[in-house]
Amino acid sequence: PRPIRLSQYRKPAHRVDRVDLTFRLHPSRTRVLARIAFRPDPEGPGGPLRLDGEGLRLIEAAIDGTPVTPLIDPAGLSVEAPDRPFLWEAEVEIDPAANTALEGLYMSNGMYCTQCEAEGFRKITYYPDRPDVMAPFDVRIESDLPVLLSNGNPGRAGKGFAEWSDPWPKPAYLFALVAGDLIAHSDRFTTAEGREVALNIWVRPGDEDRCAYAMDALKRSMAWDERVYGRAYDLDVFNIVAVDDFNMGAMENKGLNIFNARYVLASPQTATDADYARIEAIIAHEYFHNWTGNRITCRDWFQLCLKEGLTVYRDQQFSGDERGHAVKRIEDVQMLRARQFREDAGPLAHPVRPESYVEINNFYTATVYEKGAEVIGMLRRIVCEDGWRAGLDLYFDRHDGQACTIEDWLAVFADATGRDLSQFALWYSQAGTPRVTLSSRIEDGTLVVDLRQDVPATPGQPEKLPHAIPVALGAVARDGTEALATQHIVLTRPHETHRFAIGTGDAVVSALRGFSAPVVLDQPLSNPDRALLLAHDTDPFNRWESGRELARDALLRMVRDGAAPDPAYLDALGPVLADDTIEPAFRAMVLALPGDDDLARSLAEGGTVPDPDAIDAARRALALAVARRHEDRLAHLFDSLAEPGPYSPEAGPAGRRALRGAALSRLSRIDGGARARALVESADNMTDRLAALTALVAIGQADDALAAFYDDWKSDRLVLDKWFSVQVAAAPGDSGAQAAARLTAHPDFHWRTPNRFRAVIGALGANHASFHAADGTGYDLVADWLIRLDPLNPQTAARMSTLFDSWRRYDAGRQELMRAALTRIAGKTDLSRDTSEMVGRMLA
Ligand code: HT7
Ligand code: ZN
Repeated sequence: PRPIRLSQYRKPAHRVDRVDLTFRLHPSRTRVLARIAFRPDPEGPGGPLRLDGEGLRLIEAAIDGTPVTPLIDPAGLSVEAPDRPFLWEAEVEIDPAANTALEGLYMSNGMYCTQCEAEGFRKITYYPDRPDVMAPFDVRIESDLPVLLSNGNPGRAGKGFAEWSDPWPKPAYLFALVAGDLIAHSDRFTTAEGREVALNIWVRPGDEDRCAYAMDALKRSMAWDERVYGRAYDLDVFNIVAVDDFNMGAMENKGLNIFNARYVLASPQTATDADYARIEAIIAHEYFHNWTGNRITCRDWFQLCLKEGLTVYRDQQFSGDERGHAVKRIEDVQMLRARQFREDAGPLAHPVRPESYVEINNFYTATVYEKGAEVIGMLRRIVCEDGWRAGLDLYFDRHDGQACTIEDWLAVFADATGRDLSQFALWYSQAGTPRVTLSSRIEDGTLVVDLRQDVPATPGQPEKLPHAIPVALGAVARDGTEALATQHIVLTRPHETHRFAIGTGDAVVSALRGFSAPVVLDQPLSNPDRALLLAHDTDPFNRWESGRELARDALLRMVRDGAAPDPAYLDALGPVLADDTIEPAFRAMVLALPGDDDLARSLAEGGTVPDPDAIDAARRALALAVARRHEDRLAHLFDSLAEPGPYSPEAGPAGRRALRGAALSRLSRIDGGARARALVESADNMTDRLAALTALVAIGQADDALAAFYDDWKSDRLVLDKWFSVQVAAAPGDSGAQAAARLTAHPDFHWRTPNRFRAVIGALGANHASFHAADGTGYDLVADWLIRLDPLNPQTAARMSTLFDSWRRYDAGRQELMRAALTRIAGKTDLSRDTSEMVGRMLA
């Protein structure tokens, strides 16, 4: 298939004034009756009526009551239409039960459910399925199922039917319908404007006692968006539905958010602290889309970051406000580096606003989402607080009800502040992670900082222009006091020198405070300098970063030169572990070591071919050395941090559990798993139980605990996913590959359910040493399963194929094995457009 290009955008020929849909639900023969009021767009290209449609059986169609016979092709239909407003009527038949791709209308455990973003509505009826066509929708659902839901406000309902009306014009990708035997967890919210909103979380019977946290998160999100952005909710009902079969996390359909059940359901016994935090973030994210995405949407899919980058930014701010900004920022940067920096460094690199795609589902990436959010954060730093507020107010005023572009977004900030943002706009069009090289010296009480930026070549973009990079920097004196409070500069040229008066003789520059830009910072700091920053930096992000750099340096020397664990790193950890004034969650993060994939990328960038076994061995040896060196302190933490009262998912207790769990994972390496074995049995919550189980799997001592866990949870699909996942993700050395092979033969491996597939195959990809097992068993297993999944669920198969994106980093043997696996996938007959685009880009 030919790529679709941003440069080829044309306005639609026809606009839609109103949509009226009737669904007669049937598992294999659902009828969809559409009555759509069209109007030619005088600025459009003209021509016949062109509607998208895939896999539809057209029963009949009429224009203004006169039957028509359109020209049907695999992508839709064309028909001559009058050059004035007209009514299109069509009846189609679709087969939800046969829809395994989980796009369009499909079935999950007897429930009807839709997923229309990005281009799923065309599998429901013929329609101009593009985000710049917006219309109000009326929907009637006919079915004997007890709960019938769609977007907007409820209308008439009776035996076997329900009607819904959504007054807010929306693109078809925000359409949703749910029908099933569901039960609601209900509540209410009164908006700042005085609107009474009924809130419902709809779940399978039996799950209703696991909705309280999601509901609480929803109400906090609604209040936050009013308080921080002045955005109130705009319908009388807000419905959320939990679904077991779902390709991604959740979907922001207007007034009817649909969620992967794992991001809604939580109880202390079944969900970990990380699950709770994720639920809170995703509930907020989807809710915030009501303004950034739904009321103001994207003109075309190239503008995806307009809604996703901004909404991720907003959910990150919300979580930071709720749980503490320092730890949240570290978590977000860890994720950015693990996923987006990796993407940017490989064959799948693309700009935050891509310029072409074959399958848009392949561009819901870390670059669009996470780097897109970083770009928003930089914009805020550059235009400062007043400019940010003024620009956003103008955005909501000027563009409410419109389908917009990145140019529209930047124009509001340029207009509100009078700034020229043309250089800043390069963040949207240039791929690749810039490298900022910093050197500094002190001359007569002046700190002189030299900065240089390089943007690496990426596929299709050999040459780059310099970016506008906000750099926050300060300095710490040798005695640990702050020598220079945070200064904000914006780097715009390839080389710049900045001077700052400081009172002291010698100081260490603390650069890129708060991770002020998504760049790689190259700053030659000695390990004593890093230890100084770890101990004294006033910027929590750089404090953590210094500890991480110490650990990384120690690990890289262990891998490259066979060095012993660095005593300087072990010494530097001591004061942090001992300082009870430092937040436990932060101390847990300091204790964590860089991931294997991160180390592999560092080695490759430094010209060393990464050896997955050596990396794994080094990480284990360093963890063991930490345990030996700090046994007393870790044991004290483990004993003293046990939570006395009942479980609470709040940040304080969650942080204490995180530090206790980190201590446990180290101690298990020297106590033979005794503490973990005791905890796995005594724990009253899933966080502690899973931390203990993970520690046991990591030392190969988990057989009994795994058997007991399975017995306890075999009938709980979400907890069983954890049981599958931990055995693969935490397996020592390369044993995760055999664990995954064994588990794929387990009777509970329901591989058609994306969550279960990800629990095993995704977990194998996350276990670096196991995925890269030297004999290729990890690669082969993943390739076999992707080939099997692709015909049923191309979106999930394509997404997971990215596990192979780093293949060029490794030794010749592994390269050959990975390339062979990719080639085998590529050679599969009838490979989906999704997977074939991804594999093609990786092999190019
Ligand atoms: N806007 C949504 C992105 C999405 C999606 C969600 C579920 C299934 C398939 C999907 N395709 C695209 C989710 C979000 O970013 O909020
Ligand atoms: Zn989103």
